[in-house]
Amino acid sequence: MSDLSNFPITKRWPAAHPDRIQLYSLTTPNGVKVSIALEEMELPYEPHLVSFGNDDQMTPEFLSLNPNNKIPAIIDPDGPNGEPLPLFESGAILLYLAEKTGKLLPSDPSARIECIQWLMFQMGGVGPMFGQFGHFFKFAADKITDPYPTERYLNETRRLMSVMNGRLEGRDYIMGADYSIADIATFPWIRTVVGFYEAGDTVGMNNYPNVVAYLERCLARPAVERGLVQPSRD
Ligand SMILES: N[C@@H](CCC(=O)N[C@@H](CS)C(=O)NCC(=O)O)C(=O)O
Repeated sequence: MSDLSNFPITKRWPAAHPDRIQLYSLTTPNGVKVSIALEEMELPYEPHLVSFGNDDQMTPEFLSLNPNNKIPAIIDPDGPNGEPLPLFESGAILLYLAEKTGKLLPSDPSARIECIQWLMFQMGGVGPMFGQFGHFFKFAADKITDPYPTERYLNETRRLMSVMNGRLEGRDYIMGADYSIADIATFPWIRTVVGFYEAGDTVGMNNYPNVVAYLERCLARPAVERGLVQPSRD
């Protein structure tokens, strides 16, 4: 039986199943990356809800795991050398889980680094730019009179959609026929632009038919359907 009692986060979110990967998250586009990956890789996990409404991410217990006060974060009780491993940053977690299981990351060295390249493209580009666009378009629209920030991030969002549309020409997934962690990092953000931000028309998604078809393809996966609702908000 694993003992996670040395991790202060377990005081606020007790581990009922300490042998399972502990997931601290919320169903945001960054959060669902990890629950979807865990479902796809069939790894047993225990989800814990980090509520932004309660500022859970600012509590000392959460900050002990991620001093950057962001979800998702995990503890793997069975980390390298059998020791528990705490980890934050969704891209690092996806890579870690892929290497741990040997799933959803190509083994061929060239394809592997190409997959990591697209993962980094999401982490450094798609996530931050789409997130800033959503902020100004949806959440701060009534706080600003200057159109500059919204236009800047809208243009970046369109540009990035165009890059993805090009990459997806003739490919089912970012790496071709094989679904990978690059997809798990990316499509939740496309879903958020169309769904949560309600910005599909503004962005002009009909200009990016490969991206639209790709999103539908990813959302049709049973593991995606399960991962999108973990941790449950109930
Ligand atoms: N680069 C980080 C970003 C994580 C992130 O921005 N998480 C957001 C939710 S999508 C968050 O926790 N926000 C809470 C806050 O900023 O207080 C990652 O990919 O893990």
